[in-house]
This record gives sequence, structure tokens and C-alpha cells, in this order.
Amino acid sequence: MEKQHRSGFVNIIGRPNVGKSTLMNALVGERMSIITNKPQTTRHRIIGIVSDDDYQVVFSDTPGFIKDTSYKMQESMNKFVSGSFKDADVMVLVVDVLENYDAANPLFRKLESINVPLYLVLNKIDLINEQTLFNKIIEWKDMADFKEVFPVSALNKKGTEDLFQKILGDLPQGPVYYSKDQFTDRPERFFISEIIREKLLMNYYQEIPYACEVVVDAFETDPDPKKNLVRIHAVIYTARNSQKNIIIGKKGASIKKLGIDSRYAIEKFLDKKVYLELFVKVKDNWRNDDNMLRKFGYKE
Ligand SMILES: Nc1nc2c(ncn2[C@@H]2O[C@H](COP(=O)(O)OP(=O)(O)OP(=O)(O)O)[C@@H](O)[C@H]2O)c(=O)[nH]1
Ligand SMILES: [Mg+2]
Repeated sequence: MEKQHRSGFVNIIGRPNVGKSTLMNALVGERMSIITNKPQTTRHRIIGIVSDDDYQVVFSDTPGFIKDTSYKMQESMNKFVSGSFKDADVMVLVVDVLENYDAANPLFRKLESINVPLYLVLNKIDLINEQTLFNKIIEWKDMADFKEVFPVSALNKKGTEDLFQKILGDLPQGPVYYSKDQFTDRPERFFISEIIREKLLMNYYQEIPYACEVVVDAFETDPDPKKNLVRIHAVIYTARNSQKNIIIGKKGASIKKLGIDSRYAIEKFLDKKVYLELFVKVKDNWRNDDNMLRKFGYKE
């Protein structure tokens, strides 16, 4: 008899900077979500699909839940997190093993309403010793109705395969949601804009990268296949003119470096040569502007 097909949605949630995107990339085995050492790196819900003949797991990476929002953009980011509570077959809460439980955080309070298997991932165990880990497991294990606690180092892919196998066991019988050769539902353009945003976060300080959004508005493959070349035109939107000047830098030095770093990473991602043009535009206070948030995909 043929084996039943199992499938489902596995949604990864947690506070900013705990390693959700690193975990999702480790589980999917692809570099999909951008990762930086700064909080609020991920701004959208990004899916990564793992398929085999008899299963399909659809992982969702989500933005880190922001306790105190200052912009409408962050409210939208939190809405992406809330949305992930509604369609989950399995939920994975990721915490940094060094963080403490915060009873006042609405994210943790929302855990009570989850009625699908909920796993706790204590991430970054490479940073602590066994005694500390033991204490942390005791501290966290009863904070919600966790089906199991997984000590993990997403960075070193330690413990991630066990987690994957456990998740597979929880998946209900279900249909093939996406084509079996598909890794995600977003176009290449989205991932390219994310790579540029990753380089913005790495190259600029304080508020600057947070005030930026990147839109790829042209993506053309050279008609000559021997060239193996794509031409990309991207716009970096900033919230103020002074930020635009900082992005560009003295005699354009800063944006030149950003362009080089981005091009290198995009070439690796696409496995093609890339010709990249970056432009900077100002959209005053776009993080509170409903129209701009719609244009940038933060609102319906
Ligand atoms: N030492 C260590 N660092 C890790 C581990 N997992 C992730 N990190 C680091 O933690 C930082 C944040 O990782 P991300 O995966 O971007 O975290 P995130 O939860 O997606 O962050 P947001 O998108 O901002 O919410 C990066 O510097 C990662 O390299 C781990 O297992 N061990
Ligand atoms: Mg992230």
C-alpha cells in the first residue's frame, strides 16, 4: 500500500536576535533568510519548503516580536508574527539560552492560546557550559505547555536534525501545497533586496539601516547565455535626507562599498555574474506611511 503523504506549516517565532533565521536556514538547508547580529533583521514572514516523496514541511521564519513598537512598520512586523499563530500545524518558540523569561512580554502570553504541538528551542548552546544549560532547561521547561525542549546550536547545526525529525512525526496527513522542487514562494527579486538590506545592516550604524527599505525595480538576464550575467537596479529608500547622505558617504565611498559587498553576495546566491546599480531616494517617514508600507509589502 502507498504511504500517506504528510504535510504542514511549521512556524518559528521568538524575540528579536535569538537565531530564528539561522534555525530556519539550518532546517531548510538553504540560505534563505538574512542573518545579522542586529535585532529586527527579519521584517517579513519568509517560507522555506522541504519536500520529499512522502512529506512536505513548510517552515515560516518570522520577524522577532517587538514589545515596544515605535513605527507602523513594526506593528506590521508584529502582525506577521500573530498571523503565524493562526495557520500553524506545529509551532517552534526559539529563545536565546541566555535570555530570561519575561512574563510581561505579550509573545509569551500568547503561547497559552496555542493548540498545536509547541516546541521550545533553547538556541546558542555553544555559548554556555552543561551546568548552565541544565539550569536553563529547568528554568524554561514549564513556562508554557511545551511538547519537548530542544537545546540547539543553530549556528553549528547541532540538534537541528533531531528537531526536524520530531517535527516530521507531528505532521498531519495532508496535500502537496507547493511544487516539490520549490524552496520558497517569493521571487528572486525579494531575496536580492534582502541581501542588500543585510549589507546595509552590516555596513551602517545605529538607526541608519533600520530607516532603509530596498526595492529591486529591474532584474534582467543578459540574452547571451555565455555571459551568465544579470543586471540589477535597486533603490534604497531612506526616511530622511540626512540618512541618504550617510548612505552615499564622502565622494560616494560608502555606497561603493555597499555595492561591492552586495554584488559579491548576490553573485553567490544566483551563481551568476552581476552588474548592480544602487540608487538612494528619500521617502519622508515612510515607516509610518500607509501607502509606502503597502508598496513595500507590509500591508495588504
Ligand atoms: N553563538 C551562536 N550564535 C548564533 C546562533 N544562532 C544564531 N546566532 C547568531 O545570533 C545572531 C542573530 O541571528 P538571527 O538568525 O539573525 O536571529 P533572528 O532571531 O532571526 O533575528 P531577527 O530577525 O532580528 O528577529 C546572529 O549574529 C547569528 O549568527 C547559535 O546557535 N550560536
Ligand atoms: Mg531573522
